[in-house]
Amino acid sequence: MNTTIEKLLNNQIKYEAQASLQYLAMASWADATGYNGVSDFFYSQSDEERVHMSKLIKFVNQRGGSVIIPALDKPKDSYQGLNELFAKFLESEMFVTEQINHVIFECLQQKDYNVHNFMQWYVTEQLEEEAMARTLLDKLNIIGTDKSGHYLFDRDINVIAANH
Ligand code: OFO
Repeated sequence: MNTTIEKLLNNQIKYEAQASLQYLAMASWADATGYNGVSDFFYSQSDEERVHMSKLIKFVNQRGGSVIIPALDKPKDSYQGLNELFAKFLESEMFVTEQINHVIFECLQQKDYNVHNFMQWYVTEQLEEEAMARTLLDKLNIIGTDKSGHYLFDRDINVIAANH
């Protein structure tokens, strides 16, 4: 495997792992704060990111590359409220999208069409996740600081997410 691509894929393994850990911290914060719907949402986002990570690990191994299982940074685990939580969610998804675009760009530079093809799944996935994060944050921006709005958001989030 081309060493530049191998390095980028290993970086991507770390970003997916970091996102998984970040969403786990968010799920736990929401759980402890009484937002059970939000908590379920982030537990499942965390699981999804872990799948994204392991899919990359398996692919790099399959292609004969060297996988580095990364050390992770401590995730942010305290929030002032739902608005800050979902702003962080969108920020995290935008960061991951940017990194995936970078991998795609390098695949084309290095003419590695196999990895390019594999990464298309991530492009589609990111498009959906970023759009969902933006929709949820838009809703919270409309709600503002209204407590009953937050109550309803927590009650309905998984329905909103499932129908997105
Ligand atoms: Fe891995 O899909 Fe979002 O970040």
